[in-house]
Amino acid sequence: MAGGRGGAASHAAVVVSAAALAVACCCMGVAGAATYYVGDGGGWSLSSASWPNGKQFRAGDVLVFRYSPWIHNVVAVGEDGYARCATPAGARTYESGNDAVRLARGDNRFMCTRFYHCNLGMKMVVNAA
Ligand SMILES: [Cu+2]
Repeated sequence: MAGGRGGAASHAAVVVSAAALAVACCCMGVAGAATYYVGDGGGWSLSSASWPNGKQFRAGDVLVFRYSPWIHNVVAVGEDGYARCATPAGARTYESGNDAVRLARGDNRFMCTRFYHCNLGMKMVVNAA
């Protein structure tokens, strides 16, 4: 019994320190970084491809993808995967429905691989200066 309680307590401690770390990361080192909600009120959707048009992104800015996770996902891919709507091994895949992704300098490519949505145009390139 005592061992079981100890295990639960140490697990809780890990959760707390991870949360503290996340807060620290948000407050430090990214002063001036902007947060963008992909698709604005409509979220990440089949009509998100043109959403980056006219916006000025910078490396370190954060994109928040909001969507229904049983309908969509977010897969970060390189140029080839993007062109072919193919998911390379090890591609970063997000599927929480509320995913924050920090932009790297250059082109950041995202697509949805559920229900052939990428082939239907659900993909976008975000260029960060
Ligand atoms: Cu989708």
